[in-house]
Amino acid sequence: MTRMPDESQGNETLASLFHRIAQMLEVTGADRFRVIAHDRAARLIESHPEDLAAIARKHGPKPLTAIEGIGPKIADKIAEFASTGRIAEHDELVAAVPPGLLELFNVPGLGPKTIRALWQEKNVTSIDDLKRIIHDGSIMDLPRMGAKTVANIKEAIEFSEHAAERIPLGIAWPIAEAIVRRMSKVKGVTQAAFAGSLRRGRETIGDLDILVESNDADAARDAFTTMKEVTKVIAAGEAKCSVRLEIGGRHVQADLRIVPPGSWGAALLYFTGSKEHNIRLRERAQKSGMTLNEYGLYIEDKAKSPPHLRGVKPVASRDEQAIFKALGLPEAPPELREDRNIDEPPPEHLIELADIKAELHAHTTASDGRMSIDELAEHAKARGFHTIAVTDHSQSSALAGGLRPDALRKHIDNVREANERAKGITILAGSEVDIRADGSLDYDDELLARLDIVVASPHASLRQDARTATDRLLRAITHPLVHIIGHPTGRIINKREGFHPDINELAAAAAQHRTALELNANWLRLDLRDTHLRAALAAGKGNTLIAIDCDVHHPDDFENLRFGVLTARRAALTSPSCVNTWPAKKLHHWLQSKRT
Ligand code: DGT
Ligand code: CA
Ligand code: CA
Ligand code: ZN
Repeated sequence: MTRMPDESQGNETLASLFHRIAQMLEVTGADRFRVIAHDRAARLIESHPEDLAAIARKHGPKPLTAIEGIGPKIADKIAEFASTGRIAEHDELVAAVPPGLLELFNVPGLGPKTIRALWQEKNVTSIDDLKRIIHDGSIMDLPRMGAKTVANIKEAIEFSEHAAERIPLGIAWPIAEAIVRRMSKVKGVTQAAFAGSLRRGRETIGDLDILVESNDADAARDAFTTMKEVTKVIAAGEAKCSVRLEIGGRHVQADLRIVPPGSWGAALLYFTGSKEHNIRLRERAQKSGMTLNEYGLYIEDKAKSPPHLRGVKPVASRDEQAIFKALGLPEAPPELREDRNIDEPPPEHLIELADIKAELHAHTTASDGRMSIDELAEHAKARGFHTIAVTDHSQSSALAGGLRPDALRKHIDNVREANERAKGITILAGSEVDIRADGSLDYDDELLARLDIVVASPHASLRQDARTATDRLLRAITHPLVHIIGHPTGRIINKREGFHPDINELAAAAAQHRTALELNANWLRLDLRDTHLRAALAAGKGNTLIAIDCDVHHPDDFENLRFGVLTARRAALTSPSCVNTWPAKKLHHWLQSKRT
């Protein structure tokens, strides 16, 4: 099962190995702390911007222990993987655990204790075995197994068999917005919002979490469970219900929580998560002699039952801000509520949607876009932008209608004429020029120098190993005529992994050469992704330039800007580091500085 180390695998293989070790330790009844350590390592590795196996191969396990959450034992295993392509502990566990047993972890709600009992006591080693003992009723022999639990397991198996992959941000967002709009009109509802990973702006979403404040829970529940997209009501309790929706052929689970007036802030805080963030807040509350739950922040009175059930008045509960304040903490925007230090204030000038004043990556009918130059400029102007760059594809992107050099020359003239006609916006003549497999550009320098702006992007040969890809991108970054590196890794969410370049090296070179790295706002790309962007900002030591662009092909594509900004906020990007926020004069001056 373990594959040989391969740079292009990045950290994903390694993370899934650790995740599987944690699961197997859990079913074999291993020590709880070992399970947690491996699970935590898996999450850290997956979100770490650098290729950890590559570091271990070069420098051994030692430097890995500098990463918070990676101890010497985990570091040794990463080094073991780096040199042998295997982790012996993993192989030993695989030999001890029936392979089908791990499938059971994909059934929502089925915990390791139950899985272990199913295995040890009923000899269940696969989902089929589990279905069989449900069917013949022998599952009821297990302790704490009632008819209701069995019905839930049955339901969950069905769901896991139809469960799709995580839903991209851009699909989930409008669905959630529509539900919130509908729920806010329901009788008794005083506030409605979506929470969970969607509110935090994660690139993919497991399920939707909708929150309403209402004194009429029945009305809210009825409205939610009878929405026309609902294909199944999974649970409908007093304060919580879950449904499955089908929208455009996609299956999505949505949870609704109904909270009484007064506890809105506490509930929103709790259900926005992340789990890690919640845990940190709760620990902080405890240290200050308080207790925090989804109903409010209360003075700890050591009573047995939770304070909200006893009518105790909370210290804070109405809004999130008041709770952060009462805890003595800076208010963290949802995008920064991941595994982050809660004492660290969010940066000043954290980027916002309204800061963006220019789109620097757009296609017209000259290549594969749907708008003429004038139409594109009109849409950009309507959004309050001072600058729009026309960057059609270059010749190698033949399928995307890339322009041959003469066609580009003609196109430049057309853009310049349109710019003469345009009022209130500057239209720049540019190109999205292919970075070829060897890092050379798709037009010669004489032609590139005529353009106001050059976005250089990789479009083909996207399976290159990390070193080759890094060198390829470095060549474009250091090219004196290039302003922006478009979608640097070429990944497509859920479809194509793209490169795993050495982001530190790229960012250091980009900062030095005043080349911006793009955060492509198309929700299928979001490239650079949040973790790469965070690493790039650190590596550029305050000089990193980022371009957040919609890669506009169609008027609707401008709407994707919010997803780019959400992703950027997750990396704590500030507006001065984003070229799209600069005033026209400053932006044009930077572009011009690469033309003299
Ligand atoms: P997802 O749906 O996988 O994309 O991720 P989330 O973050 O939306 O997770 P979800 O839907 O399971 O739960 C929504 C929020 O509720 C989560 O971010 C934090 C809170 N929450 C849920 N379960 C727990 C828990 O066991 N402990 C704590 N502290 N918080 C939880
Ligand atoms: Ca969720
Ligand atoms: Ca949920
Ligand atoms: Zn492109």
